[in-house]
Amino acid sequence: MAEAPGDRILVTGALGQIGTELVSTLRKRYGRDAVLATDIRDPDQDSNFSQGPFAKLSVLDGESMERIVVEEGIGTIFHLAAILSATGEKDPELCQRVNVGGTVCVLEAARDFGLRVFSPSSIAVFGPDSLKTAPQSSPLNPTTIYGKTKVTGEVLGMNYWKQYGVDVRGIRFPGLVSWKAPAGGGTTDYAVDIFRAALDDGHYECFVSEETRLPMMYIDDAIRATENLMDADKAHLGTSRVGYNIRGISFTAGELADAIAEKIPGFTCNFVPDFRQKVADSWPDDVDDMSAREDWGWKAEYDLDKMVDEMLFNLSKNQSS
Ligand code: NAD
Ligand code: AKB
Repeated sequence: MAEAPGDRILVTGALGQIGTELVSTLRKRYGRDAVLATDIRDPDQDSNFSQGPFAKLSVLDGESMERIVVEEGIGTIFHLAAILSATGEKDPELCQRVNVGGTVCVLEAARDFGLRVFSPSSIAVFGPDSLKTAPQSSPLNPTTIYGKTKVTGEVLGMNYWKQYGVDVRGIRFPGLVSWKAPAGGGTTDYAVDIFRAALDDGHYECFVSEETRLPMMYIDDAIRATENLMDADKAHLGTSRVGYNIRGISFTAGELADAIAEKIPGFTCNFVPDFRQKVADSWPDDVDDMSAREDWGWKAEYDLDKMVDEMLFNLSKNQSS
């Protein structure tokens, strides 16, 4: 393997739900200039992204990616650019092109320049034949196009590790709940949107049924898991290195609405399932994360109550400032 051109970090899809939080965490840890945020779109003028290095980059443009890697002295890529499940069901061709094509460009750059890669997977790799609590090792038969691209991403990552020694790591993130950036076209977005609606309107119309139970996680846990996995000793990572299950919280849409109503008296929610119900129904209720716990000591810190408190506190503070 070639020696990496430097030790700076490149984040693709940095303006999205995870990137918004990950870039500021990485900048706090390594310094503002050590982290180059990139995305296919421009950041808002008044966002945090205007205060650090940013480059416009499509993950499908492998030539520009490799030029940036060399010119900017990159050693690690956090590859977050993707099309999520709900958008993917509407535009399968785009989902396949960006998720598979973009991952190939990142892995090729990593192979050519000896880079480390974090490339997230998703609980969407599981399909309707999965157990309710999906084990780490189980058949991966997703029915959504997004889930299929995530399985392909894991297979590609494992191939580049085994064939070329590229240090690729990944986590099968559950649905993530956060307050800094809006969720980006996924099926689990209701668990984010409900909070803003509760504060703004006292009411939310939820696009999955009250009984829909999915694996979820508060963003702080997801960012900590990302850092922990990337910090882990290579020797401790087993066959799950490109797609570790990590458990956060498992709740139904109704339980989430009830937990919010306890904090915001008068809040109401009605449930009007749309096309995303079918996607949600194809995913497990929960995941088993024994491999992540054993290999790199994973443990979530947020339960439903703590997550609801954090979301309402931060969104209210944001609104009043
Ligand atoms: P997001 O949709 O919020 O952000 C994705 C970003 O990618 C956007 O800013 C978008 O502009 C950018 N993008 C789209 N096409 C691009 C292209 N061709 N080139 C460069 N950038 C492009 O997504 P997210 O929630 O931040 O997810 C990041 C990763 O984590 C994805 O791989 C996703 O599958 C995975 N993941 C997310 C969740 C979740 O709940 N957020 C759960 C499981 C897995
Ligand atoms: C989505 O709903 O598409 C994402 C995911 C679980 O991967 N949040």
